[in-house]
Amino acid sequence: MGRNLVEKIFESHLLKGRLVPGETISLRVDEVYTQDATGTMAWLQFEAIGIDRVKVPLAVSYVDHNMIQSNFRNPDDHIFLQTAAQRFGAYFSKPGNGICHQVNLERFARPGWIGLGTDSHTPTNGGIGMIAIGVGGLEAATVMAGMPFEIKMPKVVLVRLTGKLQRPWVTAMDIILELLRRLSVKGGVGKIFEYGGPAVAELNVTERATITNMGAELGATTSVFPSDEITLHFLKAQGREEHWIELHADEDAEYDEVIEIDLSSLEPLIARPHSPDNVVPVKTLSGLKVDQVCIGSCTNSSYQVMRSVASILRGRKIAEHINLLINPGSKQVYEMIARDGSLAEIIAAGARLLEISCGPCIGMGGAPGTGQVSVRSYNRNFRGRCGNKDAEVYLANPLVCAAVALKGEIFDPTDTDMEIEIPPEPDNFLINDNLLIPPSEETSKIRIIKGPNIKEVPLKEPLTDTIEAEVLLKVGDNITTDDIMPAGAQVLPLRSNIPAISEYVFHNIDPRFPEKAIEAKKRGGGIIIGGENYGQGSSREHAALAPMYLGVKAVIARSFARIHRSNLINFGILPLVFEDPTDSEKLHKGDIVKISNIIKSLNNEQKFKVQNLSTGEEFTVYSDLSEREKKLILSGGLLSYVRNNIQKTDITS
Ligand code: MIC
Ligand code: SF4
Repeated sequence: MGRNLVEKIFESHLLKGRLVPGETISLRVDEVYTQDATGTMAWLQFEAIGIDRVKVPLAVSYVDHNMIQSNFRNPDDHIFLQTAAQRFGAYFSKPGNGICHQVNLERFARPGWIGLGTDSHTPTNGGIGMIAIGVGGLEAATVMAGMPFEIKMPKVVLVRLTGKLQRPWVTAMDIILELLRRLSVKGGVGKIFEYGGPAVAELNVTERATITNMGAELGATTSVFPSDEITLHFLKAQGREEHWIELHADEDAEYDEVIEIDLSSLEPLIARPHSPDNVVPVKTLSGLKVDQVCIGSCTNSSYQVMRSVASILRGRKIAEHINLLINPGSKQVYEMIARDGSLAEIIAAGARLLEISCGPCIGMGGAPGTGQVSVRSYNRNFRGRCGNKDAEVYLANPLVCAAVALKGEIFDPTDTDMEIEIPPEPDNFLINDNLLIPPSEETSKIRIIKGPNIKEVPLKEPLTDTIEAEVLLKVGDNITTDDIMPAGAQVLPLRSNIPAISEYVFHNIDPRFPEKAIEAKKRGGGIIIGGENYGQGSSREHAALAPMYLGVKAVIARSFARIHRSNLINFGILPLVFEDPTDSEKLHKGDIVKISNIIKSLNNEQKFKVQNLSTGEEFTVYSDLSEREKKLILSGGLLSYVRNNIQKTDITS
C-alpha cells in the first residue's frame, strides 16, 4: 500500500507505536527551537531538569517577540537566553536577526526532518517539506534533554490543489483563508494537512510557508508540502543545496480525508474581526474606511512579498489618514530590500518601518486607536491581541493590504490597472549570518546570567484524590490563549516571572479573576468551565502555568485545543470533558464542585463523577490521558515527573 508524505517522515523517526490515527506514538526529533517569549521558561526548565547539554542534533534559541526594551526586563531575558544557549549547546539568534519561523525556514529547516518549536506557528517550516510542530516550553525542554516526543497519531488530510492562482491579487494567503472559511478554527484539530495535486508546482517555498504557517489557525497539528525541484531551488539559493531530498507521497497513498481547492476559483479574501475563520470576499467589504495597515509578521514577510509590496507603493503615497506599518521577517529580507532599493520605495510612500520582530502582531507596539480598523497580512485577529480591545482587526493578503493603504479603504484591487511586479524566488539569497551565534564547544565555564525579572519555575504538588473547588469562570467556545493569558507590551515582558504575570490571567474577560482565584486557593482551589476548542491559538504554556500558580485544579470543557491540552497536563491541571455537553448548564460561576476518587478513576476508565455542592446536581466528565500523561498528572506535572525520574527511568516507559 502506498504511503503518504506524513507516514514516510513519521516512519523514519518512529521509536514506538503504530501510525494509526488516535494511537500514541513516540518520535525522534531532529531540531528544537525556542523563541524568547516562551523560551525563557523552556530554558529555565531545561536547566531545572539538570542535563548538561542539549541532546537533539540541532537547537536554536531565537529572540523576536520581546523586543521593545522599555526597561530592564527584555534585555535581561535576552542575555539570559544568550548565555543559556551557550551553556547548553544551542545556536543563538540575536535580536534583529528575525522572526523565528522565517529565519528557521531560511537557514535551518530541512525536508524530511521532524522539528519542534515553542510557538504555534512552527508549522511554517512545513513549506520546505519538514514536519514541524508547535509545543509548550516544557515539552521542548524535555525533548532537548533527550526524551522522545510523544503525540497521538493525527489523521492525515490531503489538500489537493488544482488550477492556477489568479495572480497578482490572489496569493497563497487566500488559499489558507479559503480553508479557514470552509473548516473553521477547530476544523483541523487532531489532523495534519498534507498538500498535493498539480497546483503545488504553482507555489514557491515561501508561499507554501504562508499556507503552513496559518494552518495553525485551523487548530491543525501541522501542515506539510512535498519537497521538489522548487524546494531544491530555494535551498540552493540559501547555499544549502546539500540539505535537499526529494519527498512526495506515493501515487496510491491513502488519506483519512481529501479536500480539493481549485486555485482558479479563488478571489481575494479577508477575515473579519475577531477570528481568522470569519472569512468573506474582500469585495463584500468595499468602502470600509481603514485607519491602519500592517504588512509582515511570520505569515507574509518573504523577500518576494516585500518586493511586490514595494512595487505597489512605488511612486505613490499612502492615504492621508492611513498608518502603514511594515515588519519584515528577517535580516536577510530586510538587507535584501535595502540593497535593491525596494526599502526606499516603501519609505518614500509613507510607510513606518519597524524593526524585524513580531511587533504589532502580538501588540508589541503599533496598537490601533479606539474603534479603529486595522487591516493586516498577519495570521490572528483575536479581540484585544493587537493591544486594544476596542479595535477591529481584519486579515488579508499583503498585496491587498498595500493597495488598501493607498486607497484608505477596503476594496478589491482585482480590476484596477495598478501594476505589480511579482519577482520570482531569487537564485541567490543574501547570506549574512553574523547575528547567529553557533553553539559553544567549551560550555562548562559559561555562567548563565539571570536578571531580577527571571524567577524560578513554580512546581505543583502531586494530584490529590479529591478536588473540592470553586467555579471561577465559565466561558464560551473557541477561547484563545490570548484570552487566558494576554500578551502585548504590558504583559509580555513578564513571561519569565510567573508570580507577576499571573496577575493578568483572563485580564480582558474578568480582571478580578486572579484575585478571586487566590482567595479560592485558600479554600481548595478553582475550576474553569470552557466550551469547544478551549485554549486555541498559541503555544504559550503561561496559559496553563499561571492558572496553576493561582490554584486552578481542573478545566472542564466540551473539547480542547491540542497544544493547550498538553500544557495543562504538563502543569498538573486536569483537562476534563463533559460526557453530555449540556451538563455545562449545571455549573455556574461561584458554585462549589466536588470531584472524588480521582486517582482510582484515572487508573480505570477515566470517568469522574462531578457533584455540584451548591445545587446538588451531579454529572459525569471524562479524560482521555495516555499512560504517560497519567503519570505526569499524578506527579503534579511534567517537570516534577522528570525531576523525580530522569535518573531512574525512561519517561516514555
Ligand atoms: C502568537 O502568535 O500568539 C505567539 C505570541 O507567537 C505565540 C507564542 C507566545 O505566546 O509566546 C504562539 O503562537 O505560540
Ligand atoms: Fe510572532 Fe505574530 Fe508570528 Fe506569533 S504569529 S510568531 S507573534 S509574528
